[in-house]
Order: sequence, then C-alpha cells, then structure tokens
Amino acid sequence: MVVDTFLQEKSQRVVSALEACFSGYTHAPDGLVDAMKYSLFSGGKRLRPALVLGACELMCADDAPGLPAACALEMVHTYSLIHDDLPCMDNDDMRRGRPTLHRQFGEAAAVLAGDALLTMAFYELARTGRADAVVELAEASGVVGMVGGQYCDMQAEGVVGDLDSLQQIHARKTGALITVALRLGALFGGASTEQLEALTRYGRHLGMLFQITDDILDVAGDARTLGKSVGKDQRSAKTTYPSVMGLERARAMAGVAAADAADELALFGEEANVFRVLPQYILERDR
Ligand code: GRG
Repeated sequence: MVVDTFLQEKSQRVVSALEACFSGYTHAPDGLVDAMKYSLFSGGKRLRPALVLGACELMCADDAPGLPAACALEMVHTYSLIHDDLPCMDNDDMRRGRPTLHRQFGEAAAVLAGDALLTMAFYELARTGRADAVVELAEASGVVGMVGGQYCDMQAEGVVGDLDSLQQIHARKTGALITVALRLGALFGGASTEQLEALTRYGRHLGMLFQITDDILDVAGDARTLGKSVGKDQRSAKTTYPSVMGLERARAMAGVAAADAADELALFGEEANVFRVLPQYILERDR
C-alpha cells in the first residue's frame, strides 16, 4: 500500500514532466513524436524515475530538483525496451500490455524513436547544467553499463553460464540503471558522500533483486498481468537465475537480496521507510 501510493504519486509527477518535455517539439516530425509517445506513455511501472524522486526527496525533503533526471532515466529505459523488442534482439510482439512499437509503427520508426528518446534524455539532463549527472547516466546506460550488458547477454545466448557470469551481465544490463536512479536522485538532492554510497549499495542489491524476480516471472508469471510474453528465456536458451539454481533457490536468493537492500538504509531515519519496504514489494511483485 505504502509502495503503491509512492509509485502512483511519483508516476504522476514524472508523466506530467515528460509531457512538458515534448511541448517545445512543435517542429519535430509528427509521426516520430507519435511513435516516441506511444512507448513513453504506455503505463510502465515508472520504478526508475520513482527511485530518482524518492532519493532526491530523502536528501532534501523535495523531489522537484530530481525531475529532469527522472525524465531522462525513463526515456533511456523506454528506448532500451523498444530496441530490446526489435526482431534483431528479442523479437517481441507485446510490451506493457499492447503491441510493441515496431509491430505498431514499423521497424524503422521503432529504431528511430528509440534513438530520439536516448538523445532527448541527454538533452533534458544536460539542461540542468550538471555535467556530473550527464557522466553518471552515460556510464550507466552505455558500453560499460546497460548497452554493454545487453551485448554480453546476447552473446551468451545458447551458452550454459554460471552464477558469476550471470551476475556480471545483469549488474550492467539491469542493475546499472536502477543504481544510477538512486545516485542521480541523491546528487540532485545534495547528498553527502556517505549518503550517496549507502544509496549506491542499496541500488545494487535492488537491481539484483529486480533481475531475479524478472527471471522468475518469465518462468512462473502470467503474460496478461505482465503485459508481455513469458517463457522467452527458455526459448532463447538464456542462462537465468532459475536455470542456474532452480526456482526455489532463485526465490531464496531474491529474499536475501531484498534483506541486504533494506540493511543498507541504517543511516537514514523514518523518511526512508518507503525504501525499506520497497524490496519486499519487488520480491512479491507479479508484474
Ligand atoms: C537494447 C540497449 C538495449 C538494452 C536492453 C532493458 C533491457 C536492456 C532489456 C530488457 C529485457 C529485460 C526483461 C530486462 C530485465 C529487467 C527489465 C529492464 C525489465 C523491464 O523493466 P520494468 O519491469 O518495465 O521496470 P516497465 O514496463 O514497468 O517500465
């Protein structure tokens, strides 16, 4: 309940801010803007921008300074999903409960909408004048972060991997964006080094937890509730937490990651309570 309210509130804040980002694009090609908006406003959980805003608010009792970074992160995340769904990658038909962008608008429009969202993300972040934030997002989303993790994940398809290589791939592919969400929120909220480091450690555990639950949902989740197809990992012979250790041990490992995440918050007072219960919420999620 606490987390639901938190996610709803932060989602509304970021959706309004995202809409405002498009208001200056009167000279942009309509079709491309429609494609970008189709994916951006298709009702994802908005977890990453909520983490930015929550971390910012935890630091300075106001989430407003974190809004540009929250928008930038949701744009990067959305572009990554659009490109991940393409025929040359996961070749998926459904995302967030409706046809994937390339199914609806064609492949070229999907590639370009993803490119434009990525560019727009850095435009919005650069406008804050915070070069340190731009560097953070570039590292987390680029070759040493999410894109690099996606590449390694695709290279590893059909190869039986161990837990160590799995964790390295997902620290980049999934963990980097979740961790940088907390770091950006902390930076814009004026965090001390100690606070930044604690939230970084929290983010790493949360990222791992998120990926394990994602793998579990691909085996045991419901496609309609998830809004995307299930069973893909097995079909594409991917190494996942359930494939390496079985479903029950994967669930236990997710439980440990959730507890480890909450333990990193000792530094903070009761204003961090939503972050304390968030890991359990992710552990129990069905979408
Ligand atoms: C194509 C550059 C590029 C990167 C792709 C995001 C990604 C990297 C791949 C998606 C595959 C996947 C299932 C990753 C696991 C974690 C993840 C990012 C899940 C989707 O995020 P959610 O559940 O999505 O937060 P919503 O729709 O709620 O925003």
